[in-house]
Amino acid sequence: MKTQTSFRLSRRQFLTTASALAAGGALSTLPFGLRPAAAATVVDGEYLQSCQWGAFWAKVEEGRFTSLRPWEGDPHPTPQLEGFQDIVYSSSRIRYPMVRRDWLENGPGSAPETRGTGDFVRVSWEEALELVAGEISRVQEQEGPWAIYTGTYGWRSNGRANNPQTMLKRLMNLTGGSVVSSSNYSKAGIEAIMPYVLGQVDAFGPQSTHQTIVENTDLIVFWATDPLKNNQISAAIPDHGEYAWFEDMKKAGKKAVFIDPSKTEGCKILDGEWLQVRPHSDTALALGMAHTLLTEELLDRDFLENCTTGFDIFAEYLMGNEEGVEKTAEWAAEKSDIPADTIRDLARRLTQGRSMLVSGWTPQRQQYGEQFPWAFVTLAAMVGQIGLPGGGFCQRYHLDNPGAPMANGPKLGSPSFAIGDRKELKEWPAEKGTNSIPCARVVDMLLNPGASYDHNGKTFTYPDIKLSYWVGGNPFHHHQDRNRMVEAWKKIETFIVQDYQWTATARHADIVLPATSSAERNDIDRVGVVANKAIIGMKQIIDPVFEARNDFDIFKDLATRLGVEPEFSGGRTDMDFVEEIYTAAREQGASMGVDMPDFETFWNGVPLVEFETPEAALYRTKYADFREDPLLNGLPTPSGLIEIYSNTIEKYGYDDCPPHATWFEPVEWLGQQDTTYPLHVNSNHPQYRMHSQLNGSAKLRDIYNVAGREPCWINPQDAEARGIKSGDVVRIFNGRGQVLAGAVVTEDTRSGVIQLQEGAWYDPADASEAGSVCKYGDPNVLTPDIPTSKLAQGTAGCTCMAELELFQGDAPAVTAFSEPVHG
Ligand SMILES: Nc1nc2c(c(=O)[nH]1)N[C@H]1C(S)=C(S)[C@@H](COP(=O)(O)OP(=O)(O)OC[C@H]3O[C@@H](n4cnc5c(=O)[nH]c(N)nc54)[C@H](O)[C@@H]3O)O[C@H]1N2
Ligand SMILES: Nc1nc2c(c(=O)[nH]1)N[C@H]1C(S)=C(S)[C@@H](COP(=O)(O)OP(=O)(O)OC[C@H]3O[C@@H](n4cnc5c(=O)[nH]c(N)nc54)[C@H](O)[C@@H]3O)O[C@H]1N2
Ligand SMILES: [Mo]
Repeated sequence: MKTQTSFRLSRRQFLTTASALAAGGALSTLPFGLRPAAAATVVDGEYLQSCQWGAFWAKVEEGRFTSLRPWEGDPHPTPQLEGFQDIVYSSSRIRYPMVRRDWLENGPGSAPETRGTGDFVRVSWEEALELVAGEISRVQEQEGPWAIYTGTYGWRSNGRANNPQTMLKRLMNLTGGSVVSSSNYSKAGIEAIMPYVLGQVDAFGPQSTHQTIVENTDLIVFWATDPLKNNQISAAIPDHGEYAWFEDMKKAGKKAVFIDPSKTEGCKILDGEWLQVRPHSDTALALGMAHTLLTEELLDRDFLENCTTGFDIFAEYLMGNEEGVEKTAEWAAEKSDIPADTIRDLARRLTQGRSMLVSGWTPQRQQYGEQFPWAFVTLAAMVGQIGLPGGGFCQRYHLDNPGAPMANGPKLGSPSFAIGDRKELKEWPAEKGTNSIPCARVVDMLLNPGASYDHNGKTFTYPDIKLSYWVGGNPFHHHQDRNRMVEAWKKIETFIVQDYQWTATARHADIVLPATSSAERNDIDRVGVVANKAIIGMKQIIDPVFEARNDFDIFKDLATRLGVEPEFSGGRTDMDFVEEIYTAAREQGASMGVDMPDFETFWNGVPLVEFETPEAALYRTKYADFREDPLLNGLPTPSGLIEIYSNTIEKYGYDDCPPHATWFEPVEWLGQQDTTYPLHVNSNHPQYRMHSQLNGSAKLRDIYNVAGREPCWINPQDAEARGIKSGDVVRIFNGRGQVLAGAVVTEDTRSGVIQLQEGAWYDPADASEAGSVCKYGDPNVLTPDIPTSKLAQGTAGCTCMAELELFQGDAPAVTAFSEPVHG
């Protein structure tokens, strides 16, 4: 077996082969049934590669990626990594361009009820690209750019060079524009509210380092967060440094409290106190703790005086002087199901030593999701340790490991390949609506063209969409209220999807274009978004599987057909982008005194450059400068201080987002009177997947599937009341929909809460029938499609109640993971 240093092809040879393969239309001349020209571009060997589950050595034998082993620089490889190799060849791989039969035979908009039924016709690349380019031209000319939606939200693969969403938007802007989207499904609530409170998103970028916590913190509170589960993946190549952090905290005997309806891995490792909070009551719990600090005079008045504004008005609210309800620990206990004494005790303990409040994002992915982050930061401000080593708060330890020390190396940038400005082929009149919607309002937009909506202090109008193009995202998993969505989608005349997996989104498309996975193309990325431990070249290790093509080549060919190439590519290839990004980093490195090999040397050897992490990087305390001198180092808020009360939000006059953190009773939750649907659905992020990605891996499904379906955790008390035991097929339902799942009876979820993780593939028993049962277990069949509030208009997918029963009879077979039938 060769190792990578005895390299295969020179870069120039490689490029020649690759561009020959990618030459427009060449693949389409192949007879059906044959794989595209299997030029053995890669000799057998082991190659360093990476994905968003980690860096690894890929074994290549006879042109196939046969196995992988984690890169030795990964301190804690994730079991999910195996799934990456598995999905490259899985049965859910999209092999060929496909067109929905009715659309092909009868034109755009025909028989939309057959969407998702799998009735596709295989076409050549030539024909598929003609159809797509034809549709873009038709809708641009007949309707205008306001009729095309390219919001295309989603977690495309990592890699700095290939961003298919940028490519799509660039192509659209060159041809007249389209409607795009803002924010995300992750933290729209935080992103909207924090700029008013802290003058910045906060849950982004480097946070206080792990070391400052290990050395200084007496009590750490993990509030709705599971850093061990959630840091398995990353937007870049994960550095997996937080596992050592937990080990260090364990060794130091750190006191940890976990406020969560589920018992997390972190809680088990640290032998933490588990407060089995009633979901959706976190704002009330924070207010109850704040009330204790206020009434027991445990708050830091100096910090509040020097570093915050508006506390007095908030204090009035806590005391019940605004609306007559005092937010006592007893009041909070009734909402949260945590005893009042425990609430008071926790509040006191926050002030008895150095304390760190750490939150995740589920409480802001709920109705009124802006309120918890605001209450959380307000509570931390009252404790008064913000900016002290090991103290204060952090709203992001669970993604991209932002508590890592930062290595002394240059940062990989993006290629100079921008979305660009819209080419004004047509003026965009105001009555045609907005050119950007909050991403989670996509279904509202489809259902209500011309309607107005409020968002972050302004009013907008929904456009009227006829064509939608999705790449690098999976809305038929990520969006809420699937049945409502399926209905709304019928309004679109043409839905184009470019993916490498037969997701439910691809199944609901009119035109499906098979893309390559990152194993089949060239790219580059860094290890650790914050840690920045290394740069790894992501060299193509196998030929495209079946007829898959690189996103870039697909868009380039479309640009040619639409008459906007070479403007689109500027004559560059994706390898040019890789080289450009590397070279820019190398130049930046040189200015920092960090030597990096030239590009040819880097790319043709083992494509790895590692950076040193200086000792000093171990120590970083967020907001230390601000605390030290809040006047000189003020925050970018109107007052320069932490705004516990926001005059700007007050001016908006929103009934669902008032000017200070406020408790609201959600539309549905365990605290309600109506018990028709008595179980809260915790659709948190999956242990063995990244969203819907890797659900296509049979190897991984073997680990976690129950009765061949998505596992659903249920507490023994709730299981017994319904006659359920582990391994049973259950039906979970509410007024919006129904899904099947496999029961796991466990004490790890509190009573009244079932856990059904997001990302499970939607698999309707009969896609043409409204409300058909999902055979596999997609929780978004059950969730409501409501906004957080007018401020963020974010997703509220974590607000959801349902009922569960034993499924009687023969459970229908899951069919989500195979290729749809096609002619
Ligand atoms: N109920 C509920 N719903 C939720 C959440 C929740 O907690 N509860 N969480 C929400 C959150 S935070 C998020 S971020 C979203 C995630 O939603 P998504 O980001 O849409 O989920 P993914 O499964 O990551 O989808 C990425 C898709 O891109 C495809 N893809 C990957 N790489 C490439 C590529 O290089 N080219 C192309 N063409 N395609 C590619 C993958 O195959 C996959 O289909 O879900 C949201 N939905
Ligand atoms: N393995 C894995 N990791 C991931 C992802 C993935 O898909 N898989 N996705 C990534 C992405 S895009 C994002 S946005 C982040 C998401 O980050 P988060 O939104 O923070 O993550 P979740 O795992 O959904 O939820 C975190 C914890 O909140 C708990 N929880 C649920 N509801 C409540 C509640 O009402 N109150 C309280 N106190 N706790 C509650 C859950 O049980 C869980 O333990 O994760 C990232 N990391
Ligand atoms: Mo997310």
